[in-house]
Amino acid sequence: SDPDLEGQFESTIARDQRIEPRDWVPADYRKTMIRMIAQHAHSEIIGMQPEGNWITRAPSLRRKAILLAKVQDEAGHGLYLYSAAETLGADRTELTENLIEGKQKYSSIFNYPTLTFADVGVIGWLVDGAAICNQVPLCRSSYGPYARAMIRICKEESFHQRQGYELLLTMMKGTPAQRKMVQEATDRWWWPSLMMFGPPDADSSHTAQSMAWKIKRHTNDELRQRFVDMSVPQAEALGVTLPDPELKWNAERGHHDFGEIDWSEFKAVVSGNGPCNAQRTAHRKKAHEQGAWVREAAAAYAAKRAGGDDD
Ligand code: FAQ
Repeated sequence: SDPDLEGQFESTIARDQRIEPRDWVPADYRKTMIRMIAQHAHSEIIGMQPEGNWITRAPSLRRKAILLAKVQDEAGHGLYLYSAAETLGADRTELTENLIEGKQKYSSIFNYPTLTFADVGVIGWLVDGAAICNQVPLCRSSYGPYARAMIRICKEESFHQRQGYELLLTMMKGTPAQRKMVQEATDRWWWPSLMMFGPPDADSSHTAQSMAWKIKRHTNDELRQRFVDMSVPQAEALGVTLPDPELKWNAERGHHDFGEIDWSEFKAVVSGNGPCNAQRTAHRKKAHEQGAWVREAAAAYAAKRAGGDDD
């Protein structure tokens, strides 16, 4: 390794400037960034499935149009992030293969089923809410293309969060059956949403190094606490109960205390044994195979253009 290049890298980080695609980076920085961006891209793409499940059954044209737009945004985020990974030398085809062969992770949250239309609202409120909480600080991440991608993605996530909350407010003004549906969806999604922030700091293998490289700006537990504090007044305004008897304000800490997360469930879901892991991956694999003709046609067209044909 070249001490000059390493010095330049370290001083860019120390001055809070961005690392750009042509800059020299340590091999582990590249590896970490590719892992994190790829996992994030895969999450967006797999994350289209739970809500996509409801597009054909949305209760009104308005709800269908909103949901279509949201799921389409997620595809956009995924493609945007795969492009960011390419700036680090990753190959997009390989990344997709890693996903469908189960070699690369995606967020645990997308391995839970969406049982009622209230789940669409709760995903917007809690899952997008957690995503924003985690991703706003990533707009200051040290890797330029990722940090810039996060700015646009966060703006769209805020719209997603609001559409979910608005959907829930509407349902809460409806019938007792609708209110019950919202409460049940909240009960099912609350704990998995807390797991989105990753393992506790003490068990997080990457946090220390990623904080030192300013890839991450806060630890998993810090962001999880921020999300809990943010969600409590939102649940009150909505009129639902968060399913945690230990959840209460701690004036001394200036934060809410909350109950222990079931980390054995988290481990099971992350290692492929969640309620929908097999289904999600199989669906993505099938879509990839069925899209082969599109990739072939696009490649044939590009080759023809490169050959100088003018049609
Ligand atoms: N699920 O050492 P750490 C969305 C893995 S939002 C699965 O703490 P790190 C929007 C981790 O990769 C969701 N795996 O790791 C949307 C590592 O694995 P490895 C996506 C998890 O990276 C909403 C190991 O455990 N957001 O898609 C999870 O420092 C609605 C050790 O963990 C992002 O990806 C988990 N929950 O911190 C779309 C944000 N947590 O490879 C559609 C960017 C951890 O060493 C609908 N990523 N692991 O075996 C991050 O901020 C970080 O990567 C963390 C994890 C915080 C997720």
